[in-house]
Amino acid sequence: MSTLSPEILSTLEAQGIELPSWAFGNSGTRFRVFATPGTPRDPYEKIADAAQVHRFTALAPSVALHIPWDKVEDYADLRRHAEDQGVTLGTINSNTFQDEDYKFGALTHHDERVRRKAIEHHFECIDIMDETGSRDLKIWLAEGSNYPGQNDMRGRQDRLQDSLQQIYAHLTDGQRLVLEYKFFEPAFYHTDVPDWGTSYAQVAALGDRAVVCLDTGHHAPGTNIEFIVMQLLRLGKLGSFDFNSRFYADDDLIVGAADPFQLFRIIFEVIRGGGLNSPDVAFMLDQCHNIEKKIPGQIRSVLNVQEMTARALLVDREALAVAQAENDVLAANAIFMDAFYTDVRPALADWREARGLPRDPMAAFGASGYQEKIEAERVGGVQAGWGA
Ligand code: PSV
Ligand code: MN
Ligand code: MN
Repeated sequence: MSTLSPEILSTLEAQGIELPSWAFGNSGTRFRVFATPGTPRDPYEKIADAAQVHRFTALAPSVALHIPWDKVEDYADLRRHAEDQGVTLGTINSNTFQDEDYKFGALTHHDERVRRKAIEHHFECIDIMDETGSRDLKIWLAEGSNYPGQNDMRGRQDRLQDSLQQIYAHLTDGQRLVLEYKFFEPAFYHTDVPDWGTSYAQVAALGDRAVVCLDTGHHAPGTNIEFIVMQLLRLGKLGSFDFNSRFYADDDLIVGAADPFQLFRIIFEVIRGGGLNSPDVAFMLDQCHNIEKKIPGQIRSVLNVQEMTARALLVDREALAVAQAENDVLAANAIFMDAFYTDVRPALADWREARGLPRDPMAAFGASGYQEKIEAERVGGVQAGWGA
């Protein structure tokens, strides 16, 4: 007996989670980047690997690119390659954190030459979006300062707004600017876009097509992230998620690995706020697989999101509303927890099988021989990496 109603299953069927191209490259910490056999050597191979995740799960129809990591000669050709593999190209991520010129800032820099260079990098990203058919330009800024007194924080905020206005004005119809926040790192004293409030203030001043990206790993420990989800949805400004999980800082581990209950609570608020399967909210992963194999790491991740979505859809919201109206604290909490504790894995396996998908996508990928094939074929050349 399935625990999932036809209505829940049709909601799940519409779910799509965008994969980051960089999850397929090598990554690591400041101590060591370990090479993984079979790692892609170029953006074409990253997309081919991402397509495997979609093939085994039907959950990951698009791939986000990072410029210049995924720079190619011909983006129309890359787009065709993606479509041939059964996926599309999604969000374009800019990069203003790996150039010597940006040591003291990019979009906030007081040197007009540096700031112009950073703005023009975003213009180039928008040109790429025109070719890839991407809707979203995602901006994460590594800008800030390390010591009190080092910078004029107010001046930087004003220059940031001016830079973003120029970039926003460059977008073509239907494209969006998505501003991601992060509370610290690489700057350790102040960060120019540290929190949802700053991101909101900056994008609200731009217009309707500027929205906030919430990366689940970018908050201080103990932050009630689902509250932020609720508030941004309420304000109509939640543009996208970067999903991952963390134990300490910006760990970029597999979503749902560190705290499945937090993921459940976040998705519950997404459902409550009308953000599930809404075209306004993009669901993406932002993860790095430092020691585990990358394709199965991504398969595990999208399955975790699907599982927690199914559980959150099981919350009896009518009963919950009654318990809340009656101030029945324990009944309300019990309704919530009942859904969280429901094991939906057998029902999801049955449903996958009924749709012609593998019951167990992890095992099916393992048995497919794809991993062995890329390990044998992709010798020589330079493996792609986070930042390489
Ligand atoms: C750095 O913290 C980061 O993980 C941000 O979350 C971005 O989304 C990502 O890198 C790619 O630029
Ligand atoms: Mn992110
Ligand atoms: Mn991050």
